[in-house]
Amino acid sequence: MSRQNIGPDSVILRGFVASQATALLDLIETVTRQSPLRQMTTPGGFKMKAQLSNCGQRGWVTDAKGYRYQATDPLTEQPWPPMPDLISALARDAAGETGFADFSPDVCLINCYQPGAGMGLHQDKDERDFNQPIVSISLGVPAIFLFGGLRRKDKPDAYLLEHGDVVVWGGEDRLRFHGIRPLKLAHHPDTGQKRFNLTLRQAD
Ligand code: MD3
Ligand code: FE
Repeated sequence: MSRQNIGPDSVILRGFVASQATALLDLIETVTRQSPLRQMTTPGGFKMKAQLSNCGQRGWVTDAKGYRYQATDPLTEQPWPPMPDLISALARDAAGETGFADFSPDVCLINCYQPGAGMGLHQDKDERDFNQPIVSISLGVPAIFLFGGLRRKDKPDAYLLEHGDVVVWGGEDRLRFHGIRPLKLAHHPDTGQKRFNLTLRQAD
């Protein structure tokens, strides 16, 4: 495991979940059998390129009415699958490593990127308490993460996120613009052409 500071309050923990990666992919499989990955539509009417699902007490959704967290999956009209203990424990440990004690995520967003899929620069502002950090886990094909500033026009820095990497963002970096470059065609033995990202948040 190696550590790279990418902002005053943000750290990449490279390989932090490398030894749990296959267990995490099995859990993603279990969750997405119950709440399938799907492309959602933004309030502006665009279809997101990444497919997504959630587990935990609530899930992040977007549709014509806006962005929000909600307790039921709009596709199944059932509660989201529970958050597996391994995922919440790893997120808590990663946050603890970075100086954020007592992080207890209630939401795990699962993003799935196919070749060519990316995520444009945006801020995460749908959570109640911006003092809580965000933890993300990357699995499968590598992607370039773009880390901008507090204004959309600030030029982003680019970091490669690979299978088993974890990033913790908090404090003064919490509202920085960020995105994912369109995924390059590549192959990973555990995921094929796909990249999965688990984003853990305390939304409530
Ligand atoms: C940086 N996901 O779901 S990691 C998202 O890899 C999202 O799927 C990307 O951005 C992905 O919203 C990036 C997660 C992430 C989340 C929140 C952040 C990075 C962040 C907040 C501030 C800075
Ligand atoms: Fe985001």
